[in-house]
Amino acid sequence: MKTIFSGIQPSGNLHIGNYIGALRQWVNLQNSESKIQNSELFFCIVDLHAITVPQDPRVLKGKILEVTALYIASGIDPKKSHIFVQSENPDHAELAWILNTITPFGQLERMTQFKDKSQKHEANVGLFDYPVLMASDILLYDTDEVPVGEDQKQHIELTRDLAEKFNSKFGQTFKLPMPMIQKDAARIMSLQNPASKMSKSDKDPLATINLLDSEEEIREKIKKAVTDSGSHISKDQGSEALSNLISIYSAFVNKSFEGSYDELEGKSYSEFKTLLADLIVETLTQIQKRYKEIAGEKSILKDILEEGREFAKDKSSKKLLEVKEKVGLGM
Ligand code: AQP
Repeated sequence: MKTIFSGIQPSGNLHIGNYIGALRQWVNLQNSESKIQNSELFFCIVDLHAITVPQDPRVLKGKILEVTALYIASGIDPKKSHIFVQSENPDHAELAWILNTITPFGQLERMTQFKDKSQKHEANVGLFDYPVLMASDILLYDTDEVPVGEDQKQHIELTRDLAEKFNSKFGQTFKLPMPMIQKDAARIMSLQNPASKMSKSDKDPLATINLLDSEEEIREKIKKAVTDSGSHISKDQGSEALSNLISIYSAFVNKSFEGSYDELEGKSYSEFKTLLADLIVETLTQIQKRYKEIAGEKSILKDILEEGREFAKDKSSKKLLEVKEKVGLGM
């Protein structure tokens, strides 16, 4: 039995970075893994992670169902994958507390996401502890593989370290998960600043393309995306900004980065941008069509989340009991 676990924070508008780095991979995995017997896929909406930076409570609640609908609209099939909300299963927070007690302070201080986010927001203990909660999400389910964008690699490494440490201290308990990061387009950058990751919290609306953006917005954002002083695509030039756009192209056209570069060589930037915008519009229009069908069906979405929670809780509570026994907790 192979277990796959991943999640997205309902901390804003899902963007094409989330789609390329995570969602699209999950759907491909789901559709290939379901042909292989006995694999279990968990796709969580990690709301406890989301509150490590300030959230408006009413917006957050709405985003949880929006993200659920976007999972389904992107191709996650609740009959093949278990979708649930992190805070609906208290085992995640409880295991995180136990793992905190074996986590070296210095290791958390080295996490680049914490360093970045604590510059943008007032640092709180939850933000510092974010990777331990993520380790607990993953380890509760005996996860084999975690499909994520490249920005999460360091957190999976910490997860493996904590699993090894717990196992050597208390006896074999946790599986060591592997990060699953695609070779190309693993980190999509801002359309306005190729040095920073495309991110939900970016204040510049031109920096991200959101999954629910209109066709007009998508075309406008691609048109205004920064490139460089050149005018035609050439392998000799290759700025970071242009490489980022070609990465996005390669993901949407489902080709390697190199293959896409070869195909696009010689095209003018404006010709390329039109092609890229067409591709993104085509994919997002399909997702948005399915989203419109499901987003209003709140009771169906809640039933899907409840089924997912029950399934997840059944598995996680056994693991948590085993952990508590080993650590010597309880009566
Ligand atoms: N730019 C990206 N390129 C590739 N993959 C990405 N992911 C996120 N951004 C990119 C992947 O999406 C999954 C969920 O990530 P998240 O919920 O942590 O979302 P986020 O957009 O990464 O959040 P931010 O923007 O960093 O934080 P906030 O919400 O504070 O703005 C992960 O698998 C991630 O790798």
